[in-house]
Amino acid sequence: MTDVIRLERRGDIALILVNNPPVNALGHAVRKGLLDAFRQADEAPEVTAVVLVCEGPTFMAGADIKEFGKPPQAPSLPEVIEVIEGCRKPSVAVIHGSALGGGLEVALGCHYRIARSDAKVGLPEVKLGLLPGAGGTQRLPRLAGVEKALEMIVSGQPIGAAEALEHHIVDELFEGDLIEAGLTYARRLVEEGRGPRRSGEQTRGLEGVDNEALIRAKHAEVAKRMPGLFSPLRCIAAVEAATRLPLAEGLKRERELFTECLNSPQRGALIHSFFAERQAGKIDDLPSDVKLRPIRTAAVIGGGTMGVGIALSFANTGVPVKLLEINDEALQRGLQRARETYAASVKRGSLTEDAMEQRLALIAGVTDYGALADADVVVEAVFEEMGVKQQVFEQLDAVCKPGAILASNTSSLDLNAIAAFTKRPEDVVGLHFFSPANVMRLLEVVRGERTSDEVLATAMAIGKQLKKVSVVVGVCDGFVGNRMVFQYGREAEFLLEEGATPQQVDAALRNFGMAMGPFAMRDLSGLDIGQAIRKRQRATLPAHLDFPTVSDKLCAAGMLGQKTGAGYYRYEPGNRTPQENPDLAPMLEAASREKGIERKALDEQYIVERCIFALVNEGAKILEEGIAQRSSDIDVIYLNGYGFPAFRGGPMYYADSVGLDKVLARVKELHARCGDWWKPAPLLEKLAAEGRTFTEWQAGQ
Ligand code: 3H9
Repeated sequence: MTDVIRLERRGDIALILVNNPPVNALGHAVRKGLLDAFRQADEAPEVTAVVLVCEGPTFMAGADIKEFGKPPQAPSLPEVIEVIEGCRKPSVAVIHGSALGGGLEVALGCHYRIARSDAKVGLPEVKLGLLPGAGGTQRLPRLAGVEKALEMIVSGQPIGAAEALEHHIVDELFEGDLIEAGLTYARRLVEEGRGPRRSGEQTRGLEGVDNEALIRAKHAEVAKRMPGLFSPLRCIAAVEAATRLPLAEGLKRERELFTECLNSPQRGALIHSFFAERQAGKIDDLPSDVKLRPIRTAAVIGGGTMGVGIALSFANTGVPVKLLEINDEALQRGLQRARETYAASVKRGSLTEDAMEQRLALIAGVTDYGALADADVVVEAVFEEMGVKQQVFEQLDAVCKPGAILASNTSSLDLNAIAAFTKRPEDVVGLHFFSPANVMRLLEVVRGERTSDEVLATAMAIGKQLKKVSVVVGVCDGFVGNRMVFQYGREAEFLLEEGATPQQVDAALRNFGMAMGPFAMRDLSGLDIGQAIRKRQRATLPAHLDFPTVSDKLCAAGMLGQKTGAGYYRYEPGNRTPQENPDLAPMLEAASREKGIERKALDEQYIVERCIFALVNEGAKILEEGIAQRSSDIDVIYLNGYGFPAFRGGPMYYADSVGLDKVLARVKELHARCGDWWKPAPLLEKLAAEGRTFTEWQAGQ
């Protein structure tokens, strides 16, 4: 046996224990240990049944993701599972925590499965650009039916134990001790004379339904909802093989399709995204024993869309929150907005009436700063104007208890200046939520010059509590996300002056994989926001920098986006589908004419490079300035806050995969032609010259 696998005997039952923290991933040692343990149990004449239990907080969470892309080491997981399934003694997998990916596939290789009632099972490989490659696509449909298998494999979403029982994925639920439950079940099997029952030999799930129709419908759904993704179509093809081929041939087909996914660049990008997200939670220079402040109560200042969204985020996770507005009328509007947001969820069926009332009861409206005296954290979400922030923070400083965290939701103002309005700048931190704050996963945690370690670490813990993906950023105009998106949006607008239409630019970037085109996005957030930023930048940035003018023309005509019924597009009342705005064409012509530009057709690759490389060049500057800790943090921000396609790994990973020399060549060309916005980032020049990537730089500096 290896360190990670123990084989023990409990009477005539063989107990196999897996202990490979943190999540019992199926790395080489686990695979080898399982193979040996099952073989030994199979061959021991006195053993009547086998029980498989995992130690620690979870059953196996799948193959060891770190091994993908490295030379394979025998035994492979399919080989191990073949031995498990072939065992001549009945075996029971005892599931707690999560049985995911290869973990569920091992459980499906066992002859029986029992699950603790709070456990989850799933095949999330698709989220990593893969498909279940150790029999999951063949065994799951045989047990659960093609419809359920397709749903689980193509979405990658795990299901709870009760649902797994309903769909014959597990045989029984239990509470309490894992080993005890496993041994009891195994003894019952022996007493009742029930021998091995191999999932691969089951047929119930494949019979009695029109599997072809189910497969056709899934194809249509994937084409509509997951365009550009490589692995979902292969997931369907693998399940289809289960409906047409005997097990051995189906497994072979699954293996071929798995290998195609493994070799696809999307797999590398999606696995990068997985680890990047986990890495983002780690702050390199923070002592590991830093103390966290307890957060039991919160307060939010400002009952606008943002403030209410933040208050809802606290209430959603059970934290009582006070919502402060300047007068009763504004407060009632804010509370009404909170109620309406929950009511919409109830209508959609994602929240019950009871849960809505419980959550609303956690939100208390107040108009007096004195009411915030006991809050552990206060988040300010008032108007983006330094004078207004000053008033708020001076009052907070006067009323909040010592040790309270004073957070600003500013998206672009200087957090150090805000902290200086208080006598406790070490307690001030930025919590930059993205709108709608109760929905969007991203949280930029802004570390001010004087923010204490304790406050920073607690701010990250608050993010975790609110189920956000939190990323630490430094202070600068726009922090990471908005500072970069400004470059992206500006270049998109310059394309309009060169001859493109918003439809062409949006379509090119959507085809690249962005969730939304830049102009549809601007119409959604409101054109006045960008106008205010440009006004500030025109006043502070070097005078020779050129600014695009189409957006200013739209603002001057009162076309501020969806909220006014027109912007880059036109909107019918009550309908958010963008239509062509007939007033725009003359504005585009005028903008080009004023700059002496002859309008011409632009190709899609040019449009994409112009926008995406603007992000990359700025990202490189941000990295070098230390505003982001690592290039993967920038990727996490773009994947979770800006609709960047996960299958491209984020802008910095994408640039690495294109090759920084190629990116730099394009940036230089644009610099020569379009001016100093395109000044190459020194870090990009350095890495391109050295033949290195952003990812390597983050690792080695
Ligand atoms: C597969 O199985 C392919 C097979 O079909 C075919 C093979 C032939 N490997 O998320 P957390 C690490 S593909 C290696 O913060 P939580 C993670 O990086 C796999 N490491 O905890 C982190 O490390 P660190 C299909 C892994 O409690 C630590 O564990 N399976 C793996 O919030 C804690 O993770 C999946 O896609 C892994 N498989 O969530 C499941 N999983 O501390 C992926 C985790 O150094 N995993 N780590 O930062 C998850 O969804 C979550 O980690 C889980 C726990 C729900 C399990």
